[in-house]
Amino acid sequence: MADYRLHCFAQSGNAYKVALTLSLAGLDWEPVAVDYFSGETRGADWRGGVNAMGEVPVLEHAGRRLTQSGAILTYLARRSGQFGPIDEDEELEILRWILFDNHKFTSYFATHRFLFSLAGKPADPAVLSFLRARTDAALGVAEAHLAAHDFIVGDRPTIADISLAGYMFYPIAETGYDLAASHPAIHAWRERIAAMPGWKPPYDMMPVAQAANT
Ligand SMILES: N[C@@H](CCC(=O)N[C@@H](CS)C(=O)NCC(=O)O)C(=O)O
Repeated sequence: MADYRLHCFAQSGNAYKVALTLSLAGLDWEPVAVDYFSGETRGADWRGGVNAMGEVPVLEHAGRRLTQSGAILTYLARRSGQFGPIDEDEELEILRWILFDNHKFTSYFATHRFLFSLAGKPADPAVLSFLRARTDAALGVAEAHLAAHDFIVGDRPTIADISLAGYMFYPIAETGYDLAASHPAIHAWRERIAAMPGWKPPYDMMPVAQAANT
């Protein structure tokens, strides 16, 4: 059995954040498939036995079971000595961006994507339009920051980059965003991340996909 076991499914960018950190850090890990689209995370077994929050990702390591990608990435940075802060100012800055990511950047991008292509039924146009506007606003914040910086915090990749990049590598047909055309600074930044040793796109990183309800 691998040192780290990641409960995940391939469509989950939140799980991809963890898989990407594990892979970029060169840690020994394996994916454990979660049948999200059949409702596994919504069942009593999952909530009672694995994660009361009803979510993926879940990481098992050395007798610990961790949830929330931001907490897991912090743990992995500490364990591996990679992609973490070098001082308290950076620690706070990384936390600041991870909170922004969880609340606005990933949250709206992923929810828009789900309704746009994964929910299995046509989305209410008003809801989709609301989510697209919120997503555009969050993308705009990152685009402005990355137009002036190679990475989110400092001059090297940290877990803040990995967190924000969680949904940036899914296909255009799924996300509804052609970022190379619409957000050149985000695109250049994700290319820098994709050039790192150990990087793979989500569907190669987590070979545990099930068919979505489409
Ligand atoms: N803030 C959480 C978000 C996790 C999350 O939303 N996971 C999704 C999959 S990407 C999930 O399991 N959703 C199940 C549900 O909401 O029912 C994190 O970063 O880990």
